Amino acid sequence: MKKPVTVAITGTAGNIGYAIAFRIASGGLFGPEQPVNLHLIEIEPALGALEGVVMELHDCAFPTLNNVVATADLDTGFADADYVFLIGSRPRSKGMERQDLLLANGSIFKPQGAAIDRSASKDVRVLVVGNPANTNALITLHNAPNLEPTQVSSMMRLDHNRAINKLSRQLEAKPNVIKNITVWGNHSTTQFPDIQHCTVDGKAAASLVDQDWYRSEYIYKIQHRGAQIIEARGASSAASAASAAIDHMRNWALGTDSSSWVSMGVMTDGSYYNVGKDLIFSFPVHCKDHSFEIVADLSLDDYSMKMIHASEKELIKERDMVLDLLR
Ligand code: NAX
Repeated sequence: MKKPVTVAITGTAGNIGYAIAFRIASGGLFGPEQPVNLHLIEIEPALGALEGVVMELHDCAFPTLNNVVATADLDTGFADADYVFLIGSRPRSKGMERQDLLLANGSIFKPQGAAIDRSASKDVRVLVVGNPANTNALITLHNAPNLEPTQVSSMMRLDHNRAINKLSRQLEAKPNVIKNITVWGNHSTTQFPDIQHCTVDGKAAASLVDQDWYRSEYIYKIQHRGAQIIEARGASSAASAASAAIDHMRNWALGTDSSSWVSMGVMTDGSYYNVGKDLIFSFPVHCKDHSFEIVADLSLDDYSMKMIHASEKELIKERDMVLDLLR
């Protein structure tokens, strides 16, 4: 067996945390030959429930699970972490405005960014899932001055997987023959699911679907899929979100298939697709050996640019609301 890697997860007594911990512990992230240490981080009131999660993890007797730490102390939780999943956050409660949520959750990610900076491995990779994920990732990065901007990203993979699923069902094609879909922008209803460069079994996806269906139904349904699941389940996506987080981290660490790209929320420097700098924005990326590269110079029509800039505008607004949390 190899040397264990350490994976820290916040919010592990919550729905997504509960779903992801067992998959990572059983080898679902790095495979059956890679032992993992799990560092599970919760707030004090949830430590009792977290203890139950720890007992269940041990009761699974996974050969890949090396050690489990359960804690509310951020430096203990992030100590020597190679991979971090920031999932724990406050849900939006009744009457709460978006700005209230941004500030409530932003104040979680500021100290977490600082603790990751102090205590995690220098090569740590941090994935932010807790909403509003893009802006929380920006806050995390701003508060971790020793990390490179490329060490923090936000999750767009659930939207990306939803976009593949919907196209696959429409065309009765297997998900694995669908390549190069992109979901641009913010993990919100301004996101832009784009099939302009997508192929299905080698054929241009745009030539296989009706353009009216694409613009009026496909895009809208993906933008609002989260709400559809809440309505049906009475709770937000959990298992599919956990699965998407694993897909995201596995590709980032081990690489993407060279014939296709994935969507990831990453720090902007102003040089891609006219999106301004200092935002966490979802782009198409190729990944290799713990790094990613934005796919540059795709030709985009006016409609696509309009959609991309609507999402950029929203992210700028979100950033303006949390300026106090950015160092
Ligand atoms: P739950 O409410 O089930 O669980 C959240 C957990 O986080 C709780 O156990 C809570 O005690 C813990 N927590 C709160 N503050 C914490 C802190 N400061 N440190 C550590 N733990 C803390 O929510 P769940 O359904 O698991 O969703 C978690 C987050 O993921 C939410 O913000 C949700 O909106 C977001 N999502 C993001 C998605 C994405 O694609 N980026 C999709 C799914 C999901 O909606």
